[in-house]
Amino acid sequence: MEQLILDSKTWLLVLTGAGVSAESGVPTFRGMDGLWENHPIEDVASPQGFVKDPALVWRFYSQRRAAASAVHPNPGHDALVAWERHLGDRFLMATQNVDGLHRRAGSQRVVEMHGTLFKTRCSKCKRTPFDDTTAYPEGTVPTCGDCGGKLRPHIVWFGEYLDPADMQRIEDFALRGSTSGGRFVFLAAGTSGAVYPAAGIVDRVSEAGGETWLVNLDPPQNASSFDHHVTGKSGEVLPKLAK
Ligand code: BV8
Ligand code: ZN
Repeated sequence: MEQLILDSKTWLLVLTGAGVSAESGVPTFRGMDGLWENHPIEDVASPQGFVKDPALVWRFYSQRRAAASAVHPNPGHDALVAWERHLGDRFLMATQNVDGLHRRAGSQRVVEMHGTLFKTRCSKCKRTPFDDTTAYPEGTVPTCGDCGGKLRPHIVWFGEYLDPADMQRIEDFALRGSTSGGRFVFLAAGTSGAVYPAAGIVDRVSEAGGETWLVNLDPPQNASSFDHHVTGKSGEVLPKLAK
C-alpha cells in the first residue's frame, strides 16, 4: 500500500464521510440506498420535510441518536486521533458525519460541518443549540421552553447553508497549509463525494497545489479528482497508511 508520510513539514486536512463509521455499525447513506423507512433521505433531512411532518423527522433523528449512542469508534477513528496528536495544529478534520464518533474517539481538531445528532435547537428563536441525547418517543415534537416553537436537530439539512464559521475555519487552514512552504495534503475517507460543498474541497486543494488522497471502499463520484487512491475499509487502511 502507498504510504502517507506525516513529517514535520506536512499539513494535513482530512474529510470523512459515512464510510468511516460503517465498521462501527452505523449504516451509510448509500448503504440504505438513500432511503429510510421508504422515505428518500433528502425528504426527512430537509426543512420542507420538517415543516410537513416534524414528528417523522424526529423519529428519524431519535432512532439515529439511539443507534449512534449504542456503537463505538473503530480503528479508523483511532488512527485519525493518532494523526492529530502527531501533527498538532498542522492537522484539521472536517467531518460530514453527525454521529459524534470522532469526538468520542478523542478527536479535538474536528469541524462537524453537517452538525451533530447530539445537539438540538429551536426552529423559531435564536436560542443557543444545546446538548441533547434524548431519543424522543414516537409522535413527539419537543417545543422550546422560551418561545414555544418546535425544537429541531442541530443538523445541516439538504438545501440549508453550512455554518459560515465552519467553512471559514476549513478555508483558513487550507490557506495556511498551502502557503506554509511545507507539503499540504488533503485526504478524504469513506465518502461518496455526492454532497456539496464537502465534495468540492478536493478541487480547491488541487487548485492550491495540494496533494490529494482518497481512501474508500469503492470509487466515489469525484474519484478522478484525487492524485492517490487506496481502496479498502478505512478501519483497516488508515491504521497502516501513515508513517
Ligand atoms: C448547500 C446531515 C447551499 C443530514 C447531510 C438542489 C437543491 C438544493 C441543494 C442542492 C441541489 N443540488 C445540489 C444541492 C446541494 C446539496 C447537494 O449536494 N445535494 C446532493 C444530494 C446532490 N447540498 C446541500 O444542500 C448543502 N447545502 O448546498 O447550501 C444551497 C442552499 C440552498 C439551495 C442550493 C444550495 C447541505 C448538504 C448537507 C446535507 N446534510 N447530513 C443527516 O445526516 O441526517 S449530508 C449527508 O449525506 C451526510 O452528512 C453525508 O454528507 C451525505 C452522505 O454522504 P457520505 O458521507 O459520502 O455517505 P455515503 O453513504 O454517500 O457514502 C459512503 C461512502 O463510504 C461510499 O462511497 C462507500 O463506498 C464508502 N464506504 C462504505 N463503507 C466503507 C467505506 N469506505 C471506507 N471504509 C468503509 N468501511
Ligand atoms: Zn424558541
